[in-house]
Amino acid sequence: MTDHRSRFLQLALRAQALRFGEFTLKSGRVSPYFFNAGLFNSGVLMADLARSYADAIEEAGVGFDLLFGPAYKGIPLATALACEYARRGRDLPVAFNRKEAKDHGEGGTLIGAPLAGRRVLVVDDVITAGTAIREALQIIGQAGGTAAGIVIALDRQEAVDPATSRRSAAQSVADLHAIPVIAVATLGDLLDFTGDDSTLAAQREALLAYRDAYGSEA
Ligand code: OMP
Repeated sequence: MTDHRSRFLQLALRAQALRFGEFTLKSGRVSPYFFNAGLFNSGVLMADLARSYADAIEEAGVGFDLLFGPAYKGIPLATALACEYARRGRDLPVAFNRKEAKDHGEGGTLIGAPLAGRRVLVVDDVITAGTAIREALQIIGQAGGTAAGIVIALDRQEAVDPATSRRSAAQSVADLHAIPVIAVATLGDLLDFTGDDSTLAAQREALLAYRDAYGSEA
């Protein structure tokens, strides 16, 4: 596992953004782990997280010229990532949406730099079934932008319908839109990570059983 992946997983455990237990997901599945990006809730945690995203993007080598953070969790992520890029010497435009359209003041649902004509990198927290990401791609298309890729902290590597196909939601989105989906870490990385730590052996067993039931082939 590359350095930034294990650094990210250690950070997520320290921030308790990554927890083991029993959690019901948006999909209704009961998962033995949950990633809550809202718990990167201090300046230092957010800056460390942004560094992990930037390292993963650099490793993937994707070309883009605007960061887009879908409401709500993507908003601070895209903003912190823009600050990290500024620290690395690149000033990137950043934009995000609001969930409710505003009918006064500046109006509309998009805030920040204009998306039209730009290659947009979507910055979000997690992909499970891909619903949140599909909505973000639609918003970008409607605003005249071109999706250049998606970066997330965690790819849960789950099949949408394991009975018919073991393709992951992230793979389906990547293929459909012909763009890369870059994850700082995946369920596979988390399994490697827990395999290296004997105190996490029970959690690893539960993760393996969950992957057997819902995991993608990747
Ligand atoms: P999809 O829209 O199904 O891809 O699920 C992504 C969303 O699920 C995230 O934006 C979260 O709202 C939520 N989620 C997490 O935040 N962390 C998890 O570990 C799992 C989920 C989830 O419900 O699947």
